[in-house]
Amino acid sequence: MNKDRILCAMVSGLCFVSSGVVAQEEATGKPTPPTAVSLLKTDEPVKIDGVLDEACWKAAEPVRMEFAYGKLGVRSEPLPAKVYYAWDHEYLYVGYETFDTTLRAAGSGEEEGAQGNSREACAIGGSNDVFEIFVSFDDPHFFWELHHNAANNFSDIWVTVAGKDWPLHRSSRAYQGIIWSPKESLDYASLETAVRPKRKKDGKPGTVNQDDDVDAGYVGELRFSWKSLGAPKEWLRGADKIDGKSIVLFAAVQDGAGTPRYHHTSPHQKITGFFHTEAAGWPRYRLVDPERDSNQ
Ligand SMILES: [Ca+2]
Ligand SMILES: [Ca+2]
Repeated sequence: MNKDRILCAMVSGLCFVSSGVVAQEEATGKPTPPTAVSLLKTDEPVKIDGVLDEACWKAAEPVRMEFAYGKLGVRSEPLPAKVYYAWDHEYLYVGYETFDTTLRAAGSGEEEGAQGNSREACAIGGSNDVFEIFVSFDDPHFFWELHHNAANNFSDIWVTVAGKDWPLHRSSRAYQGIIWSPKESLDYASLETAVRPKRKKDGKPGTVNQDDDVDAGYVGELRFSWKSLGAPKEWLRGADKIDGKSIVLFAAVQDGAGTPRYHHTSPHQKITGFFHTEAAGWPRYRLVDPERDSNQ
């Protein structure tokens, strides 16, 4: 169990104040209904270079990472970040952009991934900014927690959340029923990640870990194979087996200089502890092939 992770959640809970919060929507407390955003299939290759200029990104409806940690349906302004999704028969693509004015990123010093094909994980906590996405195929007990930052560090952590009635919940390896497995890894031969600082007002690229300027945020672009993520086996038989299915995706952004530190994409959840134990209420998105839909 990563002490930084516990500390980070505790600190973010403690340091929350309401500055920047401009609106509040009361939610019903019922499970999150399906969101209206559909994830569109792309027929064109996506070059993972940290530039979201492919047609799929222009077509994708942005999902706003605006809900303040520890509050229910409270949006923050200015908008902290946006995330975009696309897919094809082989991959899930994730693009995101932040509007952070002070870019901070560091590696954790720990290598993750298979031997000979590993990369340095993200440092969490302190002043570091981190993008996080949780990917679940309808199972709130087992899913991926993925981190990316402006230095292109990447962490993939397999998460088990034991139900309160599971013997595993009482395990000395579990913390609040959660077991993090950072040594489990995605297939790194198919994984691609890229990041770029956005251009500042003066037209020059933003700077990471250099605070004598005003940055404009950073853009990340990520590619994960369905097989590597553990998608249902039938999805691997073709895009027509994915079209119409749904996926649970919970994205969050950490701004090391922000208050609150975390913003996320779940409008109907008041999350005051770990995101992980709230997986049953995370947003669900439908995967749609526009071409097939138009032919039906
Ligand atoms: Ca690109
Ligand atoms: Ca900077």
